[in-house]
Amino acid sequence: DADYETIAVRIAGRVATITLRRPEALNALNLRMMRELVEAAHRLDDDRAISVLILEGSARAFAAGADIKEMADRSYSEMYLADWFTAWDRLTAIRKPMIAAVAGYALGGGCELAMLCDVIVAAQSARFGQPEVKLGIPPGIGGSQRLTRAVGKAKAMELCLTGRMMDAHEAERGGLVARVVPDDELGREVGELAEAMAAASLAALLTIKECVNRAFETPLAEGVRFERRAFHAAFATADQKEGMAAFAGKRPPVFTHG
Ligand code: CO8
Repeated sequence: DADYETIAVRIAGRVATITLRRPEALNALNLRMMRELVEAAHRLDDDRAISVLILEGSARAFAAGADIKEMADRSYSEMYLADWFTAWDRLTAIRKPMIAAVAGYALGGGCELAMLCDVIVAAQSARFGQPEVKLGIPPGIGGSQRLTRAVGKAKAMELCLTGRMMDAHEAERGGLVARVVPDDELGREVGELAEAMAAASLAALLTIKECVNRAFETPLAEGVRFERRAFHAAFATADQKEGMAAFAGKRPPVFTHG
C-alpha cells in the first residue's frame, strides 16, 4: 500500500478489496486515482491467489464523479490529446469478478465506475446519477451506454438529461443494482458474496463472466454459440472433474483453481 496514495488494497483469503481514499473530496476520481486503481486491479487480476475483487468507497461516497477541479480549465486539445480518462476502459479487461460496494454518492464517473464492475451491491444510503448535464458536458466514462443497457432507455434518458439522483431502491427496481442492504451491513454482505464466488473454480468464474459480457457484444445466436464452446472447454479442466465428482460423492468440492 505504500505504493498508493489514493487507494488502499487489502487481501483476505482469495478476496481482494480496493478502497478509494480521497474522502475529503468525496472520492472524486482524479488522474492519479485512475492510474492507481487500474494498475492495482490489473495486478490483482494477474495474481493466481486471488479470485474476486471488491471495490468500495467511504460511508458518504462511493465516488462523487470525476474530479471537476482537475478538469475545469482544460482545453479541447488537452482533453483530446491526453485521451482524458481512456485508461478507465482498461477495467473492462479485468477477467475476475469485480463487485462494487456502493454507499452514499455514486455520481457521474462514480456511477460509471460502479457500472464498470460486474455486480453492484447498494447500501440504503446509495445515490446513483449522471449529473454531467449540469456541468455542460455528457457522461465520459460510458454512462450514456452502460446506464441505458442497465435500466433501459426511458429511465436512462430521464436521469442523464436532468441529472436527477435515484436512490438504492429505485436503482434495484431498475436493474442497476443486484441487492440493497442496510448501511451497517454492506461490508459483511459484500464480503459474504465475494466469499461465495471465491469458493468456486477460478476458471469457471472467468468463463462465466466472459460469457455474460458477451450478451452485450454479440447477436443472441453468436452469444449462445460462444457459451456452448466455453461449456465444452470446461470439460478440459480439473475443476469440472472435481466439481462433478464431489456432487456424485455428496461432499464439498475442493477446487485447485486450475
Ligand atoms: N470533483 C471535485 N471535487 C468534488 C467533487 C467532484 N466531482 N464532488 C465533491 N467534491 C468536493 C467538493 O468540492 C467539496 O470540497 P471542499 O470541501 O474543498 O469544498 C467536498 O468534495 C465535499 O463536497 P460538498 O461540500 O459539495 O458536499 P455536499 O454534501 O454538499 O454535496 C454532492 C455532495 C451533491 C455529491 C456534491 O458534492 C456534488 O454535486 N458533487 C459533484 C457531482 C458531479 O457533478 N459529478 C459529476 C462530475 S463530472 C463526471 O464525472 C464526468 C466523468 C467523465 C469525464 C470524462 C472526460 C473525458
